[in-house]
Amino acid sequence: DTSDLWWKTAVFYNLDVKTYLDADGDGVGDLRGLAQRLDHLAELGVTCLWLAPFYPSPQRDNGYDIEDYYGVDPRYGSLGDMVEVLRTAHDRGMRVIVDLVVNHTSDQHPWFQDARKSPDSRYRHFYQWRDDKPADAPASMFPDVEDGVWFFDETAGQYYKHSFYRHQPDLATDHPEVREEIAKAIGFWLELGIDGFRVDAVPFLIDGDDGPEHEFLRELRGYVSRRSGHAMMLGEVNLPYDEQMRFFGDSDGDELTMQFDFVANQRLYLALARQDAEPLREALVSRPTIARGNQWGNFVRNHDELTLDQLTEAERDEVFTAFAPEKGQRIHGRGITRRLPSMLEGDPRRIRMVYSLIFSLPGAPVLYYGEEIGMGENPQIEGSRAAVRTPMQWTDAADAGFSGADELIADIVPGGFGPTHVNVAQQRHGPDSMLRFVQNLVRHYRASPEIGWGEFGILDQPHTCVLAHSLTSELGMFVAAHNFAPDGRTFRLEIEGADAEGWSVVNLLDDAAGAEHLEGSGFDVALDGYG
Ligand code: TEU
Repeated sequence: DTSDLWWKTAVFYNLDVKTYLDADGDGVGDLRGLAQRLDHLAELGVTCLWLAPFYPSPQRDNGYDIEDYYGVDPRYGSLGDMVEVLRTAHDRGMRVIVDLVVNHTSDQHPWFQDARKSPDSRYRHFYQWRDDKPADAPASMFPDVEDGVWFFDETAGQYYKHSFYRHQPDLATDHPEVREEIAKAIGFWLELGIDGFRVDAVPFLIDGDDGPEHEFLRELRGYVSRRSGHAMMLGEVNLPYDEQMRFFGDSDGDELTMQFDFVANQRLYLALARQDAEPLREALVSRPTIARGNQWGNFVRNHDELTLDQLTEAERDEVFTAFAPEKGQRIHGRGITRRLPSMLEGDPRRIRMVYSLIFSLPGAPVLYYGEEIGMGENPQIEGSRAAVRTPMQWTDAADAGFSGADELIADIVPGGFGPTHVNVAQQRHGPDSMLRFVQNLVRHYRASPEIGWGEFGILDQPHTCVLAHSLTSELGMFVAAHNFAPDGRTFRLEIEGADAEGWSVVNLLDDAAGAEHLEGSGFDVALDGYG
């Protein structure tokens, strides 16, 4: 029975409660606001929400700095409001996963507050302490604000490890008591009815190659699956394919259920920069085979954009040059920019082509809120991920219909991507809107289980700017072709077995409204520029 493996064909949607909808008018989005917008999400066709961290937090890393694993930040509402969101989402047929951030806590977490006070604290060993700064320490993820990953704590009289900001001390996840606490927190949210976790920063959490480290991930997954037959773990593993594979576990895939495909994401940007499908084709061909119960998560944007660290230095330069270099602030050495290269500001045909592609690649699509209407970043925010964490744009009102308050948790995007030009209300009624387009893609994806389950193959055709591929399962064959060049291309696709009894070929591009049943074993394709 495959119905338990719902993530194989899910449509994920990531949102942050704080910037989605503010129901009580205090300027901060909240759970009651989210509950009111579940119909928007159901109408879009989303099948699983991923909620960014909503836990009590000093908010020095957008909630990825947690001070209580068992609560809801009071600014977003109560635990009761969370249960109501879960109940309503489930009632609409949508699942909900939540962020699991256990590589580190906030330095305000009571464990750390107690731990730093004395070497005898019962929480001292929850964190990683050294008398001297290790000489072989890795570089910081945030070289613009941190000069390393060890910080001397005056109160403790020792250095502690922080893989991210210094206010995020790393937990000692090899310690049984810490593991027990993590299992408890997981159990708590599962008991409340959530359907799984987006696991933050997995390679930092499991930073050894060896068995015992991975045993922990295996235990967590075992526990999640046991507690709730259908729950899953979607891990953030931003590494090359060969290194990321081990986080799926053994040949049965007994560690992470799903992983984001950062390689394909970054290669997609390179392909767009070159107007050539080859970089993405190479990635997809080299993508490792995963177990039947595992899945890849395909995405265009996320809350951290944009990391290009799986590209070479020269390739990164190409991406920066192609997408308005003056706009991308680049943090040297790691290929990280805190600003989205202006892909969205480019040819609107290209944007649609990219989303059509994402909904046709083997795996499950993961949307970031606002992508369904083509929201952009805030051009006034320089060098900060806050540029892509702006309020959801519901109407053309000055506050985007987000709140009604005078002061908002995040600034509304000014200019051409602001609410007067880009908003849900307008697009709901526009037959040719981005919202309708994405809704159609979601419908196609959900009607084509071959995409989540099928065997991937590249289809032969003469243009390197075109990616033509197929996904084949016992249900039939799905065929898609996408053109990375601004001018049109024509070719013929020969598809073996396509005329056999019971096979259907779905051509997403020719006819966005329906499946096409082939007569014969090939068909002529004419793609527009960025078609
Ligand atoms: O990011 C962890 C991570 O591994 C980075 O590669 C991330 O892609 C980088 O920050 C790019 O800007 C996660 C969260 O996604 C991020 O928002 C948090 O800041 C970080 O963990 C610490 O919790």
